[in-house]
Amino acid sequence: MKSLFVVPAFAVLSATAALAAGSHSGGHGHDDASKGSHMAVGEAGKASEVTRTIEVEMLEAEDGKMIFKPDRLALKQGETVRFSIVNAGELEHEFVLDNKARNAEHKELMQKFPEMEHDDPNAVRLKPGESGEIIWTFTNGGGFEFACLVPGHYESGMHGELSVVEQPATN
Ligand SMILES: [Cu+2]
Repeated sequence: MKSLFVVPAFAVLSATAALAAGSHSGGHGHDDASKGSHMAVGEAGKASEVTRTIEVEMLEAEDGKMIFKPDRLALKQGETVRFSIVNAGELEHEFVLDNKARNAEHKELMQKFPEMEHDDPNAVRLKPGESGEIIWTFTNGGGFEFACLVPGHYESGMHGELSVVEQPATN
């Protein structure tokens, strides 16, 4: 009799474990807090402050390109956004939020150390079919970038523009 209930309970448990794993990467935000707060693009945000969710797909297109959908995002300074990211492709991809110069630096590093794992609040790496999220507060206006820094992917088209419109400091 009881065993009938064990299965659903286990299913709930594994779902909880998946959630915990998801928030674990967010937890690393605290380890990286000093680093994060110095990033021009902003800082790790709080789930309670999210005002909108933006869905982003990562995939390989039929013409051999690798793309983000959409590849252009407009945001407002001060906004906290949940990026809900899905790897709809057949290769591993990542979503790294930063400015162009730092992404370029990081990309070079990845070419030297392709196995390099990111454990940063501004990045998520996903296997085919996986999904993940980043909660981010855009503290500064300006032009930024989201990119996949897996060797060769940026060159195949995996980068997108992110423009953050400066808001006057009035309430
Ligand atoms: Cu990629």
